[in-house]
Amino acid sequence: RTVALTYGTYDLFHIGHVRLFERIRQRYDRLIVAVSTDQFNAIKGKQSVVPFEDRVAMVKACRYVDEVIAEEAWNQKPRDIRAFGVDALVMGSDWTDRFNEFKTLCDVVYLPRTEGVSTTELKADVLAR
Ligand code: C2G
Repeated sequence: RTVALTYGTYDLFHIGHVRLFERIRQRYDRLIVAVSTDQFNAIKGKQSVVPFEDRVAMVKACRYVDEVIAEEAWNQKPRDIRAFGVDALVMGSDWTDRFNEFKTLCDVVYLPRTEGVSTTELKADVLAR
């Protein structure tokens, strides 16, 4: 059984996130998702609309997700990869090449993003109504 791990904020959980999880589960037996805490979002320079607990609950409710952990720091990835026996770190293509340093620990895979949807676009659409 192969294990994949991915990281993100998942604010205003949308179809782009769901499609990514779906694509990952088409390739791997098990998907662990690390959700950025509100504190880590501040470090990332992101202010999420939906609080951490709710972002976790929505990701957990997704059929493609097997386990959810917290993402609290940039440097936790190697620890997570080892702790969960991860075979592949998988991210959407906006992160292409950004995590290649972890190729010494596991496969690093970048999958195409879902075009036409993003948290930023959703916010703009709501404001424009
Ligand atoms: N994504 C996607 N298609 C979209 C939007 C997002 O495939 N239309 C993917 C992104 O590529 C990412 C994941 O969904 O892999 C989560 O996106 P964000 O919530 O924006 O996460 P981000 O802020 O990029 O955090 O340590 C890594 C960071 O925590 C990643």
